Amino acid sequence: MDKIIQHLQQSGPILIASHINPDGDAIGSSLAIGLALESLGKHVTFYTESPIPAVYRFLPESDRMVEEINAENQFQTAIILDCGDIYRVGDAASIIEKIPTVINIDHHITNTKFGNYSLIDTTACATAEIVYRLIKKMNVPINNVIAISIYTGIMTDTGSFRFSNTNKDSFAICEEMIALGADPYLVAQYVYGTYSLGRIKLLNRAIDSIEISKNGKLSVMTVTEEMFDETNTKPDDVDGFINYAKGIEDVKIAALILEQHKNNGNKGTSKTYHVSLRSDETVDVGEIATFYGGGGHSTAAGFSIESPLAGIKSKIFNLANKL
Ligand SMILES: [Mn+2]
Repeated sequence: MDKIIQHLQQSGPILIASHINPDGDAIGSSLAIGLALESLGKHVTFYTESPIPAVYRFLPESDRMVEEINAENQFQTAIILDCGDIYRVGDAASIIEKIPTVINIDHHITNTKFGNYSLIDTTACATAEIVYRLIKKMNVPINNVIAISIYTGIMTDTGSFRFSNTNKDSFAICEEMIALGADPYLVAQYVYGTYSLGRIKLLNRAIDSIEISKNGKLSVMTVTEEMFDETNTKPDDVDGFINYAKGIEDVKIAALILEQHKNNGNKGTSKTYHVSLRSDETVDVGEIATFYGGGGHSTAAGFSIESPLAGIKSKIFNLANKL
């Protein structure tokens, strides 16, 4: 951590980037570290390949995220947050890799330790927790915008303090953030209380799609492109739906299969699926996701796969035999 701070103190323009389909932790930790560095007089650019989901646009300064970067030579340092590997940032990975110094800050157990410096703590409940410690160590005062960003990262990554990564520090840091100006009711209202009607209707279809293995220990939820079309929604509206499949009595593993269209340039589009996995603490879904070329944590992980839906489902249901 000291070497990273020393480096940042003397660095020129800094790029802050996180993963595609950013969640509350990706956005919150990006804003927190970027704004802290700005208060030290640094020139900071925030990058995200996918647009910020509507529920996170309340975050002050989130409108500063740009969806395109060019000429890598304008940055001296890139800070990559909440990404198990550098390709999670999306298409810009090839540009970012060429930035002279890459700093990798993350809490995923499958992190590949890419970059010149890495700050990985798999016991941290969120990347925002690691960023909090870094900001403290840098002696940057936490203003209310940084406080809201850190609070949102921790609140969302712990599923509102319900997931197994929730610990004493999650509460302690959030308590401090509230004292510094984060309003828990306001954050909860924006993150959970602003569902569009389309999203509720999509949730209805997603819940209706749930299938359970014979032994009752594995559940599968499927969300298709057709469901998005019918409800006028987008993939980021699915955020959190998997918890309904996971909350079913006796379920040890829940899977959410998300159908997506992949753009193949002039060859048109093809179907691809993203599979999210959640487990109670007794099964390591990070291992399963890694086997299929993805990654994540032991209780929350995911991978992408291009094969017919029926084949994916049978692969997933086979996992139930070992439960
Ligand atoms: Mn995270």
